[in-house]
Amino acid sequence: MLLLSDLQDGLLTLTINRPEALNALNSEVIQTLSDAIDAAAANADVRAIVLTGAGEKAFVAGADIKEFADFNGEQGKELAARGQRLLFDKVEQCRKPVVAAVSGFALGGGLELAMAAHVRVASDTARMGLPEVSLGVIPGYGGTQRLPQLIGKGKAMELILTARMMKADEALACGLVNQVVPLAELPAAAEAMARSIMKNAPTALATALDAVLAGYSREGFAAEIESFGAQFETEDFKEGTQAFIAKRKPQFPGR
Ligand code: DAK
Repeated sequence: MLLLSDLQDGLLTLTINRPEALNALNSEVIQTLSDAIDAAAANADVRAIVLTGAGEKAFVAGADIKEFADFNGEQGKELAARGQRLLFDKVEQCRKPVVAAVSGFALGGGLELAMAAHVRVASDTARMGLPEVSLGVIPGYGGTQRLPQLIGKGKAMELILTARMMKADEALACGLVNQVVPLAELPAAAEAMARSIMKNAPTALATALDAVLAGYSREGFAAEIESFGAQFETEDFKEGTQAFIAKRKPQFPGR
C-alpha cells in the first residue's frame, strides 16, 4: 500500500509508504494522497492530520525523477499545474490543521509537500533542500513561493540557487521548521503538536487557516508553473535528469 492511514481519537496519520524509493512522489502517490486529504476533509471524525513518510531515512526525497525524466515542456507544465492543484494546494488549503513530521531527507517535491503543511516538526536527522537546479529544473510544486514565505527572500534565494541541503538546526533557526526533536521522539512530538492544535475550536481553526492564506498572492504560483514547463525544453534538464538516473555528475551545456 502506497499510503498508510491511521485514525486515533480525531487525529489522522497519513504515511507515504514507498521507502525503497525514499518515498519519492510518483503520480500514483500524489493521486492517493490527494484522495486521502479529500476523504479526511469530509470526515467529521478527523480533527487534524499528521503527514509523514515511512522509514527513518526520508520524509520524501522529491518528485520521482525516473517518472518525469523524458517529459517535454507541455507535459512538465501540465503536471506541475495538476500536482499543485491535486496535492500541494489541497494540503495547504485543507481546513483541518496539517502537521508534517519530517525525518531524514525532505528534498524537492518532498520539502514542497512539508511546506504546504501548516506546521513542521522535524527530527534532528532531517536534511532539507530544493535541489532542483542541480537537475536542470526548478521547484515546480510551489517551492519558489512557499520557501520565501517561510524563511524570507534572501535565505530562500540562497537555498534555491545553491541547491544545498540544510540540517535540522539551521532549518529551525530560520523558521523552516517549527520544532526539532530527537529521531525517536518524532512521532510523539508531531502528535503532541497536532493535539495541542486540535483542542481548539474547529471552526475557528478553519477560519484562521483561511485568513492566514488570504494574505498571500496566487500569482507567483502561476508564474512558477509556466517557468517550470519551459525548463523541461532545455538541454540542462535532459542532462540533469539523465545524470541522476545514470548515477553520474551532470555536465551542463548551459546556454
Ligand atoms: N526519485 C526517484 N527515485 C529516487 C529519488 C527520487 N527523487 N530519490 C531517491 N530515489 C531512489 C534512488 O534512485 C534509489 O533507487 P535504486 O537505485 O535503489 O533503485 C533509492 O531511492 C535509494 O536512494 P539512494 O541509493 O540514492 O540513497 P542515498 O542514501 O545514496 O542518497 C539521496 C540519498 C536523497 C541523497 C539521493 O537519493 C538523492 O539525491 N535523491 C534525489 C534527491 C532529489 O534530487 N530529489 C528530487 C528533487 S527535484 C514535476 C514537479 C515537481 C518536480 C518534478 C517534476 N512535474 C510537474 C513533472 C520536483 C522535482 C523534485 O523534487
